[in-house]
Amino acid sequence: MTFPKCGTTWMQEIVWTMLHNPNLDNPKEDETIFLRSPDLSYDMIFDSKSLGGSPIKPIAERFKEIHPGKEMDNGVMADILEALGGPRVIKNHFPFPLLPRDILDTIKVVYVARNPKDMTTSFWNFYSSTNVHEFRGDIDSFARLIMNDGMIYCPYWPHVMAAWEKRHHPNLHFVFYEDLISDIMHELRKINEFLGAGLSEEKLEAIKRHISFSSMKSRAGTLPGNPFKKEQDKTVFFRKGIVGDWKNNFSPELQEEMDQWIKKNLTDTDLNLSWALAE
Ligand code: PPS
Repeated sequence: MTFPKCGTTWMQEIVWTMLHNPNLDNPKEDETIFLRSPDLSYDMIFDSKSLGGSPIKPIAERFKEIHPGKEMDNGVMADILEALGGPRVIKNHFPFPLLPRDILDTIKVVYVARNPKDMTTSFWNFYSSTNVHEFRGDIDSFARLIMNDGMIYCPYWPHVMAAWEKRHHPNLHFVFYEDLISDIMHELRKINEFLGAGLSEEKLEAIKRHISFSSMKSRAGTLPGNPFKKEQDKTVFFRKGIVGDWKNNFSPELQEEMDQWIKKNLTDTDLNLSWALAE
């Protein structure tokens, strides 16, 4: 569970690998992540008309396998998730208030949060460079849409805070993208424990290499039917994978505006994001 561009795909690969590919020998490992870990929120954003009347190819094909002849107009993801072998690894951008209230009684949730400035940078780049979204404005106008709750999946703060408030629940694991970057082994150990995967240190080391940015990026290049590629050689899901790229993209005015937005929204909360502000 994440707000978009906060490390969803990375965490999907980590969790799927721990649960379904601990020896790195599962022949499905090169199958698109869209099928190994389907997106619960997919049907909401992918109106089939914007994709030429059909969901993306691998998803449409899987749906046809499960339900030959059935129309896709009412969405496809619930059926695809239903047919998935367990333990199911489900991607989801919906916040807790839009999900069943008792969800943590029955499933484990990993929530990934990220510096909202890097999220905005990543989101803007993504929306500006895909066939599907084709955002045409500059980063300032995109950031203002986020800050004014005008972008999909907004409002941002209630999304993060709903998870942050539940962070002590035994079925919720809350992690920052920045912590994954700064000490991935430490975070992999915690996720291993949270999932009850019982993997040895040696296996975690191998998984660490498998889920590195360069490794995931090189495998993504071979995935079939990726609708997000504008150009064949551009894999927009794996752009830079670093902390602090906002500094290369934000004007001083936008930095100040976002810092104020962060401070204002965290007043009277116990979430401290002082590390996310400009020095
Ligand atoms: S989405 O579309 O919401 O599911 O996107 P999401 O996967 O959440 O976020 C994409 C950003 O995550 C980066 N990424 C990684 N960083 C480090 N290591 C690994 N393995 C990794 N995989 C994906 C990806 O590059 C996007 O961030 P930016 O800043 O754009 O590079």
